[in-house]
Amino acid sequence: MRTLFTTSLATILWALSLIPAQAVGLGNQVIQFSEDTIVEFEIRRTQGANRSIVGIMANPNSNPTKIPMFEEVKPFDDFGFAGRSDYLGTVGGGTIRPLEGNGVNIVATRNDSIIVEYRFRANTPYVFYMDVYTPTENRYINTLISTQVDATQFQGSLNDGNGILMGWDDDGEGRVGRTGTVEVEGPDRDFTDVTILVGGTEPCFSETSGRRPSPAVF
Ligand SMILES: [Ca+2]
Ligand SMILES: [Ca+2]
Ligand SMILES: [Ca+2]
Repeated sequence: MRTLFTTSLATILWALSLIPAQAVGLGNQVIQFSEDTIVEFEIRRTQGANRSIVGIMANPNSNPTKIPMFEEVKPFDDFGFAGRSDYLGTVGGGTIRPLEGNGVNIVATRNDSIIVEYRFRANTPYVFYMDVYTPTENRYINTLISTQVDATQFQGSLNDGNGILMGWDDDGEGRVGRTGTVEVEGPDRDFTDVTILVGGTEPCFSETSGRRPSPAVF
């Protein structure tokens, strides 16, 4: 098995751009790799009033298993900013933390960014998911799945040097007004409530097999 040690996701993405790969993409469908494949996920900020958890879901149709990667430990950095059009959660502000375990490893933690990696097993179906909680009661509302086009938007490619931006809309937000009242808004489809940069794909293979397999195709 071979893995990439990441000092910079941009470096990895640049290296990937040198691989004469088939088109590698992510989208609103179930994904499945033909080889064990390590993928990296970087989060920098969130922009939603709800509290969210984002992760990978294995076997979504037969035996759904949640593998959380990132959690907002609070809905955003501060409550009730006056005049804000959206609510910001950051790593440095104490909102976002990684959830290690179940195959998720932390690659890097900086004051403005967290990178984790996950090894996708060959021939296993996966989707991504977001659990949504209210900001005030911390009550579970809903689970959204990346096959829902209203929930998740994917932009970019894994082999153009820039990675894929996976953006989530949390389907409506309970904002806390200045007086402490909750102002519920419907879904705005901003796809920025949680955004994660996806990159660093590296199929796992035997170093002694003498050949490198084709890059995985989503
Ligand atoms: Ca938002
Ligand atoms: Ca939030
Ligand atoms: Ca939204």
